[in-house]
Amino acid sequence: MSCVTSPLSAAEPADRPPHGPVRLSRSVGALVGLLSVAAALAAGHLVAGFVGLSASPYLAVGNTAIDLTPLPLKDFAVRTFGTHDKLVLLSGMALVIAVLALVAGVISRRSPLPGTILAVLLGLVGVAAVFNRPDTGQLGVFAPVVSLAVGVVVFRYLHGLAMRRALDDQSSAEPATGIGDQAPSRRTFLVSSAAVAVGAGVAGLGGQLFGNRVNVEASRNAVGTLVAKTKAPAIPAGADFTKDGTVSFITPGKDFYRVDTALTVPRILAEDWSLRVHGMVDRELNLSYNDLRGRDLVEQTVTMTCVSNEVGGPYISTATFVGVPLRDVLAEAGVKPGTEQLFSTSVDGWTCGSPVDVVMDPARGALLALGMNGEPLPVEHGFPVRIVVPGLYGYVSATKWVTDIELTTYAARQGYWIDRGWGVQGPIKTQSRIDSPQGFARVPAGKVVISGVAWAQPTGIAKVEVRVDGGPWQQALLAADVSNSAWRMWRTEFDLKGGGHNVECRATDKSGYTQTDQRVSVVPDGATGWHSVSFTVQA
Ligand SMILES: Nc1nc2c(c(=O)[nH]1)N[C@H]1C(S)=C(S)[C@@H](COP(=O)(O)O)O[C@H]1N2
Ligand SMILES: [Mo]
Repeated sequence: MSCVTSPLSAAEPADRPPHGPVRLSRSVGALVGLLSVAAALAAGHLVAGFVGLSASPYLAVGNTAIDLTPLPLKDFAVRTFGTHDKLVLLSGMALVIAVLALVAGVISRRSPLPGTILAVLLGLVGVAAVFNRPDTGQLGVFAPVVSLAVGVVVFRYLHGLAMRRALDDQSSAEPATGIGDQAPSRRTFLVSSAAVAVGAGVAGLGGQLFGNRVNVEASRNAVGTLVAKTKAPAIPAGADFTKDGTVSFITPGKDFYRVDTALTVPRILAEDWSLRVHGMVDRELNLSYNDLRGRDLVEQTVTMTCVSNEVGGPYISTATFVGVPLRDVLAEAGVKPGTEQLFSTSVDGWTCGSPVDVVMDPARGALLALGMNGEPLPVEHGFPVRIVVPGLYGYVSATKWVTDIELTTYAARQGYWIDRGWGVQGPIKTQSRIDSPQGFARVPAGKVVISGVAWAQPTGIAKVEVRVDGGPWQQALLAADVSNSAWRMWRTEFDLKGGGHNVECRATDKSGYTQTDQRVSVVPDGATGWHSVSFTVQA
């Protein structure tokens, strides 16, 4: 047979022994695995840049992980990492994927099959995640499919090059072959690897840039000033005790706490936004942004609170919101008898349910809010439109980027956090917090000022008491009363000797209820107990 005599086939026996069958070194295998996965993720991110970033397999897997995380773990993450929890999640995912990629590469040293299988499996995880996201369009599934294909193709391509290179190396160990370091296959492998690395970087970055091209800031700016017909009372100068260490009455935008499940903030233009009001109503409504802003706007100063706020915690902030009374919109739709729940959905699929009687209560003044502290809503706080209901924790009321309101019963629909073990009703509990002195502070001897905030939306605060080292309660001076739906600042003074001290506070609301000393954690419907702070007075 002719092939037997060809020089190529004559060399064939040398491909195998003396070192056994050809296989990649561990590091080359690992590199092939790592580069292929990087290429796959970057390709997916690039396509997602065009069809909507939430379709990026990496982000979709992250978002799915957030939705599937068991409650105790989520609690732990928020407690430990605070608002950095998402960065920690994304970094953790990168680490896990990198390890999987390394393993896939290393177990594919002889044959590309194990790595190919792993690439397909990882790709399918991405497809499943994107497929199950509520916030990806119909084209969204292209991103993970392209990602899967790129992952497999790049893996097989680089693996093939690396095998040829390994083959050359092995034969170059034989004295007669004369193939040195400059073997074309070695150079091809290195150049291809570098090209894949650079390509992945460019594709990933491109997807990110292109995905963020939606100019939501331009849309925000175009909104201009939102002028309220019914203004909130001006905030009097004596509404806080910032000189004595309390936070400011109105929370500056950059300090306003942020809690949501969104890995990337939804970017919706006001001109593209619409709200559907449907379910147990006489007339279904479809409202555009201009429909809302053309109405008589109302201002309300409201202290928002997160149910995850531990005693003494930071997840509470105050703003003056401007918007359309939710009650008016619902009256227009005509809420049918028997309706219990206002079930609202965000563009990213997050949902929550608020009691209809609370939302309809004219004394509460629930809002479809368009603006906050004199500006259109910041993107991370729900631009173009969010719901604000005084007196309810955010998880049962404060839907950001809201696009759908369904009037329904509690039996019919369950909001995002209700499925995850939180209470169906989420009225804000009467609470107070010591802002100064801070824990473990060292303060000068003499008169020590103790100050803080108290809240009981929508009832209002009547009294705050403070005691030191378990002594008698002393009534604190309350700052100006701005609104029952907002917090109230307080301050008092104690003459204290040098050494360690402990201070506690408790609030009484305008219904006469004094907050309990019983310590419970945030699950299922908000923490209770007195805040206490230990500090040292210098001798
Ligand atoms: N779309 C969306 N809206 C949401 C959430 C969310 O995860 N997604 N979180 C809610 C919770 S738990 C709270 S406490 C408030 C926080 O609002 P803020 O981030 O503007 O302070 O938003 C609510 N609205
Ligand atoms: Mo929350």
